[in-house]
Amino acid sequence: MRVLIMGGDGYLGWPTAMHLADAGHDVLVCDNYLRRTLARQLDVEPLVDPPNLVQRAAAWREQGGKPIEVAIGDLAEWGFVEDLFARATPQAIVHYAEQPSAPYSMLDRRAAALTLHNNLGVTLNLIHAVHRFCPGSHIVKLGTMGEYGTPNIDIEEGWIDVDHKGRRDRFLFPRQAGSLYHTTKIMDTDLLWFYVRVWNLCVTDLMQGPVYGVETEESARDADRLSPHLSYDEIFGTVLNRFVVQAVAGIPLTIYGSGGQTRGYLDLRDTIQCIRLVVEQPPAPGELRILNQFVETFSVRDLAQRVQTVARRLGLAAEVAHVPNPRKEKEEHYYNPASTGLLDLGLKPHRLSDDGIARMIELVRRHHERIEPSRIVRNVRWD
Ligand code: USQ
Repeated sequence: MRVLIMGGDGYLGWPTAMHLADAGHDVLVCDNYLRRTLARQLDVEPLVDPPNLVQRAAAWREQGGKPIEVAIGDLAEWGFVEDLFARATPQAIVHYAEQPSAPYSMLDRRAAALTLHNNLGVTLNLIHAVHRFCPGSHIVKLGTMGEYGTPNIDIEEGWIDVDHKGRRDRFLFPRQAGSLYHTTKIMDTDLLWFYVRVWNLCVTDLMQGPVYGVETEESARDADRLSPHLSYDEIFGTVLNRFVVQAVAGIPLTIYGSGGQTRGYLDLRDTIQCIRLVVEQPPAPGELRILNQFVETFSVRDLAQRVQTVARRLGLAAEVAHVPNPRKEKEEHYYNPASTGLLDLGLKPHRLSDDGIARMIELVRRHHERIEPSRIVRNVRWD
């Protein structure tokens, strides 16, 4: 299949590109380096900063990988999108091209506006480009489990049947996000659902939880040049990756508040597996398929304890600190989301293992001189 990956330079975009190319697809990646630019502006560069997309595509080719085509440009600009789609006419489009950080979206008005305009603008351009240049192609959109929030009822996969005053209908599952970033993902879902109804689009919206890890089978062929970036700062780092870096740096693991915040987590290798399965098995035209993309749930306390146990075995102190929560979120709550759709499509999940945590610790140790402690706590407060 001809697959376009929007946001192909990112933590998930580049590993997805290699994985799909390895499965035999013709892959084109596109990015405007927004995350790199924002990280540089805020002085929160990742632990390992990989080469740019053109250099990575060349390194992948040197390793014998099927060529990955690169286009650099801003998908929020219609002129660029028009040219790209007219030329590429993709059969599947994987949409990662969004400002991905909840704390960034809560920094100030400017960051909020950038998040809102970029995320919704790119989604709208994508929808119009598909309608105009490749109707019938499959949009694979990265949403987030955070769209649902933490309701006091079981979370379904996207939809819920409601009985009301003797009548019954199916609706999008109620959503209540905990940051502006997460709210833009809800708005994306609404946009997609509207255009699925009016233009018969074929869409999969993936409600993904926080991802951890850096290694994939493909990146292992040349870890220095093919691995994705590993962020550990408060803005772009996800919690498990942060805890591993904190353990290596000898900084107490920062549990926000009581640490009962529970989310559905997955290994980077499972993200790329899910995307391949979804791309290869599209839904019918006129269908908005929503799948919950995570493997297992943990509280932040559980994660800190898992990292602490393994780190101590490796001779690190790995203290844990309960710090005041900079976010507005429930710290103790019910959490029971469904996640059978991806298993039905063939997902073979990797569970979080002590070995996996140990491998991450060893990798971070090799780069420990690059850890900048001032990046770990930035105190971006929701209030
Ligand atoms: N947390 C801590 N200590 C830290 C960092 C985070 O206790 O040092 C807590 C947060 O308060 C939160 C949980 O850990 O309760 C997860 O935080 P996170 O930073 O790993 O994830 P989040 O901000 O929710 O966002 C990440 C990705 C985002 C994706 C989302 C999936 O950055 O792109 O959409 O995970 S989900 O969380 O399911 O919405």
